[in-house]
Amino acid sequence: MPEKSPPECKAVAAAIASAKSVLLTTHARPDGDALGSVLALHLACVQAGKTSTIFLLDEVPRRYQFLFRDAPLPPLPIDLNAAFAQAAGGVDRVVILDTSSQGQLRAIAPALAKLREKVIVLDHHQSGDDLAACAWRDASYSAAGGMVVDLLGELRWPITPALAEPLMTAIVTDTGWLHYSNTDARTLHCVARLIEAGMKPDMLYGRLYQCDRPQRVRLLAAALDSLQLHADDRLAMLTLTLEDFTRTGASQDETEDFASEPLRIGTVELAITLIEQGGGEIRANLRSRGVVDVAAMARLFGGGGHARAAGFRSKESMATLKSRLLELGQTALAATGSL
Ligand SMILES: [Mn+2]
Repeated sequence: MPEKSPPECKAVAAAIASAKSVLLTTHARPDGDALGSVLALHLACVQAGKTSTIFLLDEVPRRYQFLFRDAPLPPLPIDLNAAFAQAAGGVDRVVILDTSSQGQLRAIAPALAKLREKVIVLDHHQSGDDLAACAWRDASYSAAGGMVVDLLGELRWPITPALAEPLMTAIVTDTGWLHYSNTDARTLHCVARLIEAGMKPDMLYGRLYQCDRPQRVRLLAAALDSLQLHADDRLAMLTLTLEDFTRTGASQDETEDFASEPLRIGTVELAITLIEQGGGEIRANLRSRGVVDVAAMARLFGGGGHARAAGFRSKESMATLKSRLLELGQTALAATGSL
């Protein structure tokens, strides 16, 4: 069981408890933690008799659509900022989960800037911006979902089976199904509580990781085929072009977890995955075994994340990005002394 809640958790709990209506949102290109946390808090607020609305900045990736079978989302509005401003105007509180980074909320930034007093932030990332008068930020949590579990405890709201599934999704996707270095005793206590609440880990694993389309597996094959190794096999680079997507029929939202694949190679310390997005943009996903701080690397390009998993988007060409990241990566590895 969690120790005494920190004052920030109590403040967030009090703010949510006193609201009659809430609007919940999270970062662009939401992952399992973002979606699971938002959905669980939404269902909990509804159970508590509040009016709750989920507002997403991007579509739910295919892998997570099953979570929303009983909470269907409306189509994305064309003008996200206008729609968000209107929705936020009609509620007591806006809750942002799993980010406090302006860069990850760019589509609604103008509206958000006027709402500071209304906004509540709940986030487990190291870096972030000052978006809210009421914020609970704690990078010692492995997932925002773990913070939601403790928030529910503070609110004395029950974890029903309907909440356990999205909360487990949140925790397992941010911990690599409990194998990343952020998996700690508190994470496992959370998981134990979710299993007690009716969560079936084998069923969820099957739903999340054994329901791929053939197109995704073919795209993964293309990504692995692109593997290049540098710096005595300590730096790995994967690249996917738009042509790879066309040829395999896979979609952009099916690339999740590709970035960790090179870490299967025992010597790889730093893995860089570059994915062409269309519109002249490239998404870079950086993974580290631990010696290189990839969040620091991502910040050089306006991105962010965690020390071992970070990313950014860039308008630079594939060739330029590759050579810049290769040089930075080699320098970072050299600084660790074993190159
Ligand atoms: Mn997260």
